[in-house]
Amino acid sequence: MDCIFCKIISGEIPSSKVYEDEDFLAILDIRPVNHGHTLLIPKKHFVNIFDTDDDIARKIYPVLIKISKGIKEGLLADGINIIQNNEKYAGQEVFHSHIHIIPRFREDSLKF
Ligand code: DGP
Repeated sequence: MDCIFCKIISGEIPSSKVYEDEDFLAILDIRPVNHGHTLLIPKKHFVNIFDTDDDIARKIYPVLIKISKGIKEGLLADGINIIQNNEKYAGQEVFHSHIHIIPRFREDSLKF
């Protein structure tokens, strides 16, 4: 399968790792919208939220919390946006399920 995130997970393509466990990899986004923009990616290939299995769905939220707390503390972020684009018409570009974790800073001017 020609999936860029599967290649990152297998190590075929390099990435800046933020977190890794048996089921998940978190990496810095190659096109960050803010400092520390991170992607949380299940290692098993799912297209998006619509085909994600129950086991991964159950496990992902605690990991999301752990990484968000780490980013908030580590980067002294003032807040965090958590975003998932599901399907082309919702802005999904990479069709391997992932969640954007976007640190926010008091002075930034991002709008979602
Ligand atoms: P989405 O629109 O939700 O499918 O977001 C895909 C994100 O993936 C986008 O913000 C850029 C990022 N991205 C695409 N290719 C790569 C890559 O090769 N490495 C990394 N680190 N991020 C990538």
